[in-house]
Amino acid sequence: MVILVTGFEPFGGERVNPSIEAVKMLPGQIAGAEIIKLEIPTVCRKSLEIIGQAIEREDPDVVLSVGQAGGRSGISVERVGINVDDFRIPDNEGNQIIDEPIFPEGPAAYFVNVPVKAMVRRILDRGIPASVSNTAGTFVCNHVTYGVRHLIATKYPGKRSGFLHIPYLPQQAAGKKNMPSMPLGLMVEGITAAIWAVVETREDRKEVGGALH
Ligand code: PCA
Repeated sequence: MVILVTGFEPFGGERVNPSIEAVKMLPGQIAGAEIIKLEIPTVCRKSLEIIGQAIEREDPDVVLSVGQAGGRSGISVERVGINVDDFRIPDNEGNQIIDEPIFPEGPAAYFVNVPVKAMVRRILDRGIPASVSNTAGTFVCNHVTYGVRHLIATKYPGKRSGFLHIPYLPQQAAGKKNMPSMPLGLMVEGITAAIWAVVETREDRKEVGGALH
C-alpha cells in the first residue's frame, strides 16, 4: 500500500505549520505501507493541483492530508468535507473566496472514505487526545478535504482520502492566551497511529464519536 501524506505551509501570520513539520518527521514506512510526503501551499486550487500531480506520479492508494487547527486541543479526524469556500482570512496568495462552491458540479458534501472511528481509537490508545470532527471549517483545509475526495470520486475510483487536523505547537501557543497545544513528537505519534488504522482496518468500528452540538 502507498500512502501520500500531505502537510501545509505556514499561513495566517504563523512562522511554522505543525502539519508539514509533523509530516516531515514520519518514517518512510508505517505498518508495511510506503509513506510519500508532500508539502502543499495554503492556497485554494493550487493545493489541489499539486495533490493531483502527486496522485498521477505516485499512484497512492490513500491520500491523507494534515492541517493546523489552532485552538483545538487534540487531533481531530475529519468526517466530512463540504462544497463551499468561505474564507475568514485570505489564503497565502490573497484569495478570499466567500460562499462559492469548490466544484459547482459536485455534491453538497463528501464523507471521507478512511475509517474515522478506528483512527480515533488508535490515537487514543497511545494516550493522545483525539476525536471525530464533523467540520473541517470552510477554509483551505475543507477545500482540500472536499476537493481531494471529489478528485477521487470522479477520476480515481478505488482510492481513498482523509483529513487530520492538529493543534498548535507549544511555541505557537506560547504567545497566545489560554491556547491549547501539543508537542511535535506526540503529533507524529498520533498521525502514525492513524495511519496504522487506515492500513489495518477492513470495516470501521461502530462506537460513539458523535457530538450533541
Ligand atoms: N490549516 C488551515 C489551512 C492550512 C492549515 O494548515 C485550515 O484549517 O483550513
